[in-house]
Amino acid sequence: MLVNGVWQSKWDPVQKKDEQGRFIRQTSSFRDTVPSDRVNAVKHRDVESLGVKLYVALICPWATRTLIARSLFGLEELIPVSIVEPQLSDFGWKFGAFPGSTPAVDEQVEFIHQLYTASDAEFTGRATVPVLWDSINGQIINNESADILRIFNSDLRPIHNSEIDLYPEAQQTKIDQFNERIYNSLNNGVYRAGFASSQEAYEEAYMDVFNTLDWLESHLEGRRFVVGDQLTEVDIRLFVTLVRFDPAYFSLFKTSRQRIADYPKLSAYLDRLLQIPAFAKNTSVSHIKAGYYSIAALNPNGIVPAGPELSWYRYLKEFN
Ligand SMILES: N[C@@H](CCC(=O)N[C@@H](CS)C(=O)NCC(=O)O)C(=O)O
Repeated sequence: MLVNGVWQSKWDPVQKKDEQGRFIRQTSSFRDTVPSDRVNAVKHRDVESLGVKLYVALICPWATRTLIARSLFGLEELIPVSIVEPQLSDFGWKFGAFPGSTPAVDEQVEFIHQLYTASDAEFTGRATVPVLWDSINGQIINNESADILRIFNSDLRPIHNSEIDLYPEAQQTKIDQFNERIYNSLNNGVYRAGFASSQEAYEEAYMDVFNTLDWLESHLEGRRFVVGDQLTEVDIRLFVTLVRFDPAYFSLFKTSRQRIADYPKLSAYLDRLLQIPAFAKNTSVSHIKAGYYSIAALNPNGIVPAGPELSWYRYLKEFN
């Protein structure tokens, strides 16, 4: 991590804990949006480029949220993406030769933390992905995936004019409620289980994870999507956890009561989403497995499991 703009060679790749051994995630610090004059300039074809770029890791569920939205809204040409290697190095996220990552020679920076110090020379904190980057001013616009989803959905709407609305006005209260419950107990719940440093904290998180999955399994009875009958940001935020569950969380994070494959409704829902190209093309099982199983605190020898074989891998073939 960075302390007053200086990279610390001795840093804990695992995030903070409270006194009971519970995992605590850092809050995001850059919370701006794409300048509206740039959006208008692109809309009126005064300029070709939005001057914005996205830095991601394919292992990362939060970064993957933003990639899915970028694809759904047809922003792939307008917003270029750079992909780090799946393993955190001693210098944090870096570019390199891992298949499917952006080679370091193609980048102006070698490490993601350099984006943080370019934006704030005194930055203290973890250098996380995703990063929405202003390539004209050389600054981070936003490093919070929940915001970036809304920026793509709403602030860039004049450019994409998509029929898809991930945060429709009539459903916003409901969406916020689902997001909150699913984030605390499932998206972050799996991390709380995996990184718990006491039996009690682990069991508390484990219960939250499976109570939420059980609830979603019954909620999805007769429904195509989680809120209303339309795809919303809730589906994207749930998907990124479901798709990592069986290949990684189930064994590495010890959330092992059952797999998603053992839940009929959740499995059918996962299959349904994976048939939408934006979901399948932004899912890389090789990055997910290589990345999670490289976490030395949880898997000291770095062995990447050969399995599992999952039926939904067939949806990814076209893209990998
Ligand atoms: N609030 C952020 C969280 C991002 C986050 O925690 N990213 C992880 C990867 S999944 C990261 O970059 N970790 C690096 C670190 O903790 O040093 C978001 O949702 O955008």
